Order: sequence, then structure tokens, then C-alpha cells
Amino acid sequence: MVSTFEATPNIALIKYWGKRDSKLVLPQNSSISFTLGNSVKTVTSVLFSDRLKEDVAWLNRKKTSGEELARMLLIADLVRQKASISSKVAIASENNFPTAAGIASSASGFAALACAASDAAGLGLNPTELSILARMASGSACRSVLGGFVEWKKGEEKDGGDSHAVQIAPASHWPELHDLIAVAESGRKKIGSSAGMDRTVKTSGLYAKRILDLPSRIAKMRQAIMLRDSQTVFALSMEDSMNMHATMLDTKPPILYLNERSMGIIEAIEELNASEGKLVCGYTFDAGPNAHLICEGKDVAKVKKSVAKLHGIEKFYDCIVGAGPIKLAAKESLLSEAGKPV
Ligand code: 2P0
Repeated sequence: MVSTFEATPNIALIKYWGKRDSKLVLPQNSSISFTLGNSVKTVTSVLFSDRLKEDVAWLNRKKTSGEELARMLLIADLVRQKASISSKVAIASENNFPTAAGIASSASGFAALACAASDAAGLGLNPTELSILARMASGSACRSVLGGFVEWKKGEEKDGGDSHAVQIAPASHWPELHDLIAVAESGRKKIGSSAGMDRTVKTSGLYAKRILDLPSRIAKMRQAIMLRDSQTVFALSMEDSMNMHATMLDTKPPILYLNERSMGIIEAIEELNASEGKLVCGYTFDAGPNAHLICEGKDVAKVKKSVAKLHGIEKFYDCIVGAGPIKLAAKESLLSEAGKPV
């Protein structure tokens, strides 16, 4: 039977950038995010069937090969192992937003794939097991398996059994919070996150200080979220994003994800906050130039206006805090029962 799930990206307020174990995808530090709702999403269908002649996967209606296919099959293989099945797999996945452009398409993609594959194989995994499964393909995906406000606990165990996401608070805890994504460039990023973060861990002198500072920043962020203290959440988000991008610049050779449009957005938000006499918005950037503008619903129009006037802003996505992956009905499937794209 085909299983279809929808999952959404998440935006990290305290970032993951660096692994202590590349094979098991174990991070150097814990991270905190909220799962996005109401806008950007991935839909993924999975079928395990003895009638299929080969493993096959489509991403955005294009048949995948090489590394892209291998990464999707990594999840399928883990599921086959757990379920003790040897059937071939068909996977179809679609994003309604730019892929691999720093809007966390790998987070929503692998969260949806982990949910759909384990469901298609009848595994019935709990959220912790699903989070660990998604983590094996992409670190940030382990956070998108849960809704609301999420912490990925870095864990201590060698096998990664305690490195998974936990929910800090459900989406209903802070429904006024938005992530207004300003798309400054929708092309694929030049250097992938995995290669980029490995290079930062190896060559950035600033990185050790970041890792030292993170436990206290994480504790402060967790508390500020629980108190819905927007001033502290915005301030810490900007601080952590700038600190992560500083370690990227300090990487040899340097990694530059921000472009002149990103810089323009930073200036515009700094001016807006100064003119309001308080923080109405906190900006945060992932591995790409697109800005995530964290603000409350009442200020979205104001924030959008201050950024929309800048040259080259292609598009906005207005996201709220989302409830996490959902199983879709059979009529929403991207695959036929024969494993062909529909
Ligand atoms: C994050 N990013 O915490 C950080 C902020 C990008 C910058 O997680 O190598 O695609 O697959 O584990 O999860 C992007 O990295 O990397 C990411 P892998 P992933 O959201």
C-alpha cells in the first residue's frame, strides 16, 4: 500500500552547524527550532512492492540518480532492515518551494520520507524512533518530525540512541509567532550543508568558542520560548545566526551564504527595530541568502513593507508555527499502486 505524508521545514533559532559523527549524523551541539505551518511543505509517497523491478525515486517530478537517490534509499534501507522486508521501493516527493536553497527542503523532505516509509512498511514507530530515522539522512530533518517548538538534544551515546528531537511546546503555545521568509535567491546553494559544516569544524578558529557558548544560549532560548518573551527570542535568534555565519566566514576557504540582498535585509530590520524603540523582528539565516524574519502576526505587514522595498526580493512565504507531519488520504498520493508517478 502507498503511504503519503506531508511535512514542513523548520526554522532553527539556535542552529546546528557541525557534526561529531558524520556517519550517524550526530551534532556537536543541541539546537532549537519551530516547525513551520500554513505555507511551505513537502508531500512524499512511498510504496514497497515485490512487483517493482528496481528501487526508484522522483523528486519534483524528476527521476533521481546518484547521490540524491542514494540519500533517499538510505531511509528506505533502514526501514527495510527494521521491518525485515526485501521488496523494492518507489518514492515520489514534491516541494511547493525552492529545493536546496536554504529553506530547509532536506528537513521537510526527509521527515516526510521517514514517516511515509515507516508507515508503508507497517512499522508503527514512535516520534523518538522517527526522529532518529530522519536524522540519519539529514540532521535538521529530525526536528521536522515533531510539531511546535522543538529541541534536538545532541545526546551523549556513541550509537546516537539519545540524539533526537523533543517537543518543548506545542504549536498552540504561541500561535502569534510567524516566520516571514524573504526569498533573496531561489537557486541551489553552491556548497551543501554537510560539506560546509565539516569544513567549518576542521578549520574555523572561532568554532570552539561557539560550542563553548551554546549551552547557555540554548537554556536562555528555551526559557524565553516558554515565557513567550519575544524580545529575548528575537535577540538570541539574531545573535546565534550571526555567530554561525561568522564561523562560516572564518572557515578556510571561507563559506559565504549571505549575499548583498541578505545584508540589505539585515540593515532594514535593524533600522525598523531602532525606529520602533524595541525589537519587532529578529532575522535568522540558514545555509543560504534567504531571510527568515521572526515576528508576531500583528507586525508581519510592517516587517514585509520594510523589506519589500529592497531590490531583488523575489517572494515572501508567511509561515506560522506548524503542528508537524500529517498522513494524507489515498487520493493525495503521488504514486499509483503500481509505483508510477501520478
Ligand atoms: C539548522 N542548518 O539548524 C542549520 C542552520 C543550516 C544552517 O541544519 O548534513 O541539511 O544533512 O545533517 O540538516 C542544514 O543542514 O545537514 C541545517 P546534514 P542539514 O537548521
